Amino acid sequence: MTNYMPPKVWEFEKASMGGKFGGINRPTAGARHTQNLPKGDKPYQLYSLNTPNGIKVNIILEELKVLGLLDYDAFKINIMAGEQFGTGFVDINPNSKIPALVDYSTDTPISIFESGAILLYLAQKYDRFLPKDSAKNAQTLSWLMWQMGSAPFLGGGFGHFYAYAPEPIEYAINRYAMEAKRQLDVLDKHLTNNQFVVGDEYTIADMAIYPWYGALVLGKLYVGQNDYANYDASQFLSVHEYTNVISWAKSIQSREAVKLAENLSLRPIGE
Ligand SMILES: N[C@@H](CCC(=O)N[C@@H](CS)C(=O)NCC(=O)O)C(=O)O
Repeated sequence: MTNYMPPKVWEFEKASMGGKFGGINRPTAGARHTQNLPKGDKPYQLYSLNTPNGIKVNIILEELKVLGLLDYDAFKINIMAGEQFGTGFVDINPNSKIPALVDYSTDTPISIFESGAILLYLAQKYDRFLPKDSAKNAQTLSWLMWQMGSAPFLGGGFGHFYAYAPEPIEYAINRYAMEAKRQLDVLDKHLTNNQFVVGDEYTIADMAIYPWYGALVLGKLYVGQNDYANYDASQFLSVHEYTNVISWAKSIQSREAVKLAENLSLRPIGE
């Protein structure tokens, strides 16, 4: 049992944080310093990182690029250095989180943030990876929103407490490990008779789900070492149980655009 009792009023100044990401966030929003964003000459400017949320957008950009439909410049926002709190980035995403995209192919530039919104925006604009058939369209949107709603429990919940917290907290790890396994089972059961998330069609739902749940069952998420343990989420969560998710993830991983997306090179914004 912990000695901690929540005070009557929580105060940031008195709260101990620690852990890998403890120093980044504050309970306030907005820019913390002046920093303009560089811009290349391509129609789209991506400001991001190769994390699961970032890779979702890399995938659709690379898929559309492979089809010859668009081109883009990619810049790296170093979140550990606080670049998400610079004025230029906050102007395009007031939530200060990667990924963010600016579309300069329109009369007035359009900024978009939230990976799910970016996937939907590009899929609608190019009429690709979003089925027109009403039933399939509804399924694509359902699974896209499922991912957006579920992944914070996998990342901010399970991943955070299992790998990044300054100390292991049994209750938190148990609660989120159970939720992560429940989500994997939802996906595994759904994929029993489906090649992709929406039947036989590769859609933005696959692009959204793969960098989180696909990467997890392929052993690419939360593998490493912190101050108190070596950790490997694929072993801890017995991901070998989710055979349908594994086959699906392998097929998505083998796509040319996905390989490019996972290893996308992003230019520093400081140059
Ligand atoms: N719901 C958002 C989540 C984005 C997000 O959490 N991005 C993380 C990196 S994966 C980030 O920028 N963190 C920086 C911070 O919290 O300050 C999306 O899907 O775009």
